[in-house]
Amino acid sequence: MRRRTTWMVPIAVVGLMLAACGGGGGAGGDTTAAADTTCELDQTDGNLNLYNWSDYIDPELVTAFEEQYGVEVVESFYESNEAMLAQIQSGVSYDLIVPSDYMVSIMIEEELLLPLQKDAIPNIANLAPEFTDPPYDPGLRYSVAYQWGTTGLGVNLEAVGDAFVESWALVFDPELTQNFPGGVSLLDDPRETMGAALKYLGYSLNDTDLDHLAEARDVIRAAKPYIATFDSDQYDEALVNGEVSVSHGYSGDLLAAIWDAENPDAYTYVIPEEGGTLWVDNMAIPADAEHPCTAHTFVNFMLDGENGAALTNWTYYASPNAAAEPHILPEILEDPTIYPSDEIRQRLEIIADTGDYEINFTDYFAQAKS
Ligand code: N2P
Repeated sequence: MRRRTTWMVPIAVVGLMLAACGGGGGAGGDTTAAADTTCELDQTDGNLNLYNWSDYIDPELVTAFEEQYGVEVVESFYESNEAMLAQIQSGVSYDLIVPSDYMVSIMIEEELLLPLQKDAIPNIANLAPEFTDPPYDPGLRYSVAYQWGTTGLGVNLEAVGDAFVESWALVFDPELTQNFPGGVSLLDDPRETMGAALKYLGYSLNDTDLDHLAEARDVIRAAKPYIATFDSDQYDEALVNGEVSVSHGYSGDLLAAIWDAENPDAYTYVIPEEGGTLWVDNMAIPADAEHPCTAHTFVNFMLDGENGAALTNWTYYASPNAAAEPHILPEILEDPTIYPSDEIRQRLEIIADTGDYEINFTDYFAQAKS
């Protein structure tokens, strides 16, 4: 299946603005059996129950970990931070999860994460400096960056034709979308999709004015006749299969589908001029993990330079691992849609934990969809 690497684009600018992100530290995670366990370097204490976004790890890396450590990796998948949080809150036990920035902050507050034992993760030294003290988890007490990327639009250029503008209008303006064969696909994700509508209206995606959120909800409602689906899993295939004309989604998944398509030139990935999301996904261990030592060993394995590069060479998402860089394919490192140029970065925001306001994103998104 994945991944082809043939599309050469110039200019690499590596580095990351995390400064504007909210959230903060908090006590927590010290009350379980896992918290009393000391893990040594390379120790395992059972199979790894990995709960991850779909299409987010090279199967060969999973096999390599299993063979190196004599354990099995049991994979389960989720399609949004909120869906993952609900599972963890309902008491389902996993050993390793991959929450985004703001969700790390929320889970720290809710005491759902285990403090990391850094002695078991010496490869943490491989992280690029921008990822060593993020605002959502100062000092990396609970999390380590896995991959980062952007959220934007995959566009079928033939279908959209003269209507192609680098704007969220490509999914939200019915005057445009009514002409798009198959309509458009939007992420089934409260922060991403309400955030996109807020950006379309000129607001921050972290705006906490309820009137603005109601406007964003109404933008989605008005666009609904031409929204084929709210989906966070098949949107990339839907674009290149011709089921929809425009897909809202994550950079790596859309680029992988486009590069693998029969006619890659017929599609493009854009971050709309109104701006979009820059996100950092992180490895973290739930407070009630049954196999915390295997989880630490997996984190250390993924932070190895060559393994980090293998991950990015398969996902087409950017790596937070400085030691990986020499092993990452040049066409990935040099692609400004994977490692955004400074010009693109100006338009990006990181989703912040809005605390008690967070529920409004979920509620208004449900209203928009109903
Ligand atoms: C991978 C999804 C990337 C996660 N399929 C976006 N935070």
